[in-house]
Amino acid sequence: MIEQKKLKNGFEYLKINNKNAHAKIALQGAHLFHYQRLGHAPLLWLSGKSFFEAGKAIRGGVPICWPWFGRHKTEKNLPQHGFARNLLWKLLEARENDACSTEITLQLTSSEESLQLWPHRFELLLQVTVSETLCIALTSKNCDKKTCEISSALHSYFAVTNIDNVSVEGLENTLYFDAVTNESKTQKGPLSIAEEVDRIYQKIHNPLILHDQTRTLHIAATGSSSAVVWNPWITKCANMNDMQDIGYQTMLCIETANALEDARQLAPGEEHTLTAVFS
Ligand code: TA6
Repeated sequence: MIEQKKLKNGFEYLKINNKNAHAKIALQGAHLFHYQRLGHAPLLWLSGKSFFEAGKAIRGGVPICWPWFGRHKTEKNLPQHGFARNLLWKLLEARENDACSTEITLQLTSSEESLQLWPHRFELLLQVTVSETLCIALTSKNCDKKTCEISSALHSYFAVTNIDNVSVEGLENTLYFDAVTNESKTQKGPLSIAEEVDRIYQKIHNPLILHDQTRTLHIAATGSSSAVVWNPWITKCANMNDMQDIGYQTMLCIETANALEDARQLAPGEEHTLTAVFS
């Protein structure tokens, strides 16, 4: 079943139920904020203090960072992580492949509003396939007459039992930029979290594996060779108005990205698809 729902303040989202899983996707930002396989815990973490308001990104789920990841290279007053997550997308297609799989396609195209922020005509498609696995595919198309550079991320917040219980496999011996210390380093062994972590890894192995007690989550990416791992830890979390003070204890962001050296140049008419499959 696919239902179009609206909160009292008019915030619109899709509610998807099939024999394998439930999901919710906000039209603002094409923001998947809930996915849960039947008989399993929710896959994605969602802040209980998240805004569900126009123009404010939901804290949790899978925000779409596009057409730049992090701060804009030159215009520091432009929104962090680009504008795609703050704009209203259009529902192009909602298809029940069968009783066990639902496919949603949403579209964002350049507009007077986006051209004020980024001088490129584009089409952006997000395809979410909800089944016993979750597949998210973000396709960028350069509809302009000049080449553009895109950095992006599927900024996935994963729910974990406790941050002390988790480790991430697949980053071993890869180079990363440590945004906490502003240094380039090499990952030694699996990653565990015991402080603020904000790292952009390059040339990662596929898939990444999140271990959380007896549970393992496989994150298989295509169209990406970089990944971001983030946990705000105690101080930064306490200073975030849309996150509970202890929120950092039950979440970890592992983001499938085209970030830093993995940014993509698109010639006129060219397309690029960034995909993550969670199983
Ligand atoms: O993905 C890591 C990061 O770039 C962190 O530096 C932190 O800013 C996080 O994204 C969340 O950013 P947001 O703009 O959603 O608060």
